[in-house]
Amino acid sequence: MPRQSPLGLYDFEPQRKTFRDEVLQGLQDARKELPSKYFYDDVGSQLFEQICEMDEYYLTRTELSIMQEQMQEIVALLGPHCLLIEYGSGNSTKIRMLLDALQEPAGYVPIDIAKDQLLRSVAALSLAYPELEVLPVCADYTSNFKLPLPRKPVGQKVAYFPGSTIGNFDREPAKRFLQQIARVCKGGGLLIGVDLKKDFNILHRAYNDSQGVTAQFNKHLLVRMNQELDADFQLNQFGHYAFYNPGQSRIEMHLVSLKNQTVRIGDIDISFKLGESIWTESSYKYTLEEFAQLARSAGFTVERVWTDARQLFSVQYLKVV
Ligand code: AVJ
Repeated sequence: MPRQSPLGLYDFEPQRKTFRDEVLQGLQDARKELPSKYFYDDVGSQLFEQICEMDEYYLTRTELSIMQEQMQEIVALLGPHCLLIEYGSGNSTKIRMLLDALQEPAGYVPIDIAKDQLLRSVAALSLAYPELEVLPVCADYTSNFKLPLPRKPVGQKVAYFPGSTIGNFDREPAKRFLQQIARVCKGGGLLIGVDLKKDFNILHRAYNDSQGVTAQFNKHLLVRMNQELDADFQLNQFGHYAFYNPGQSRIEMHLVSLKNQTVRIGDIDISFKLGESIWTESSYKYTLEEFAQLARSAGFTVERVWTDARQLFSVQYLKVV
């Protein structure tokens, strides 16, 4: 049962206990790894927003311009009175473009793991769209939470999953997650942002920005462990390392130990060899054909694909079969 709070939040308390458990599990493995969802606490979400504004990070800018250019067609596909369900709503800026254009949406369900940011953006959104019924859900959106329904009748349920966050998932989990969306949005569809394969130099720059914001974002996981789990990571003894792995079609982001060292997390010791890494994120890149295949395997058909002139990024509308 979710906990109901005054602002109408459906709180599934996604971060209760699990950060500590997942950290200890991830760092005691032979291959050290941390789930990338833990980047997004308040500070981490702000760092991510900073990344989105950088020149090298072409993704956000390109996605927004595709959306802007194709909005008429998008609105026609989503139809009147749709229930918009956003997976990982963040600061909800992209959704405003949709809300401004859609015909009387039945409601908006933002789902996010970062509760404070979620509540802040819901408060702002409710002011800007007083007619809109907003039903915020605080949850790990890959978990099986119950979808709240608005009072108004719903045309079709449409999931919105922008930013190429689908790139964070390995193939099998990506398929399972898309299947879950297909179940939630029966009869409806999914509007999704998917980053495309391209010259690896462009990818490399996007994940190794000259101002070091991505490095700071990556190291924020160390800061969180220090603050929340009584750990003693020295931030200057780990390096940000992000590269494109062409065989696996993904950017891999790591934190690499710059010396042999032992770190304490609470009362547990974790030792690192010089050059040993913590794998903190994968960001898969697709060709249009590869993504269509994934979508089909999860119970969707690709109804429409829009890209920018340089084919850097795609926005796609998938229909539940
Ligand atoms: C929000 C997951 C899409 O993978 O590009 C940005 C996160 N990581 N820079 C991405 C991220 C490093 C981003 N996603």
